[in-house]
Amino acid sequence: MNLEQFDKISIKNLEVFAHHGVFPEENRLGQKFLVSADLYTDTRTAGITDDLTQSIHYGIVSQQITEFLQNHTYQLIEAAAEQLAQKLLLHTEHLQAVTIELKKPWAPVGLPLETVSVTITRGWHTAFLGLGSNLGDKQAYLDNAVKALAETPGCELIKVSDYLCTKPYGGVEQDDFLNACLSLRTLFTPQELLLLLHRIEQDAKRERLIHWGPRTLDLDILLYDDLIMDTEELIIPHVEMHLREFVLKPLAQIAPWKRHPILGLTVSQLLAQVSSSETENSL
Ligand code: PH2
Ligand code: MG
Ligand code: MG
Repeated sequence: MNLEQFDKISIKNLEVFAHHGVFPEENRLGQKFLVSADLYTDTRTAGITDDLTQSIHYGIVSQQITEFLQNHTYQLIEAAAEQLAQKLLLHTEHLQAVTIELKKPWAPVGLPLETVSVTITRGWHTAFLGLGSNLGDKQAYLDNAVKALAETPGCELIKVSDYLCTKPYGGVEQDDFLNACLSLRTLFTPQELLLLLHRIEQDAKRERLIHWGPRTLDLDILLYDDLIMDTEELIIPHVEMHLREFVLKPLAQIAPWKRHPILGLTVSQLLAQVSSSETENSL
């Protein structure tokens, strides 16, 4: 999600009377809110064709903002903005990202301020995941994982590779794997996506017994936009993806052109490297 690549349609200081606030009087009496929204999209086609269906109708979005803020009551303007952004991203065709500024000009602070406000930017991200199973009904475990992801609000499948039978990699003696890759549009942060994958793994009765040992279902985040992150819980890109044929082969089916953000090589190029080194090793 790189905002500079998009065009922007802006709504400025839409007035909405609503009931958000931490104080009971705010919830009871209500107050004025001012909402500004920057809608990030690609207006090129609409610009060429002069056709509204190719763009975002700012009147409809203004209506949705108004109804959403009137029909819900949050304590925090952070929560109101977060849920509003999510609602717009889920329901507005062509909308890739949104910046929302939510202002309270009458905030009951008892001091002469002009407004208090929160500003957030949220949008769709593209993630590539690796899937693996080598225990039980492997195909059913992968099918269920794909289905669970497809059914998660805020996640939309883009492409799923074939399921490939692969030899175990990493030295543990175990059954062959069924591996696949998929691409996903998602509103989840990397950490939230990781939690979701852990939940889906748990539902597949995955038990973490032997490190790198047999598993009913393994779901890994390979890439997330062009993000590079290293934390104790999560490293993106996946540390070994560029070394693993069982990742690169299915990934090359759905995104051969995708460039590894650290190594600077495409998935095709990485696959060619591991394939040729495997041939060397077996000689
Ligand atoms: N996963 C591992 C270790 N080894 N080998 C194959 N072929 N496929 C896997 O998914 C796999 C593996 C640890 O995640
Ligand atoms: Mg793994
Ligand atoms: Mg894993």
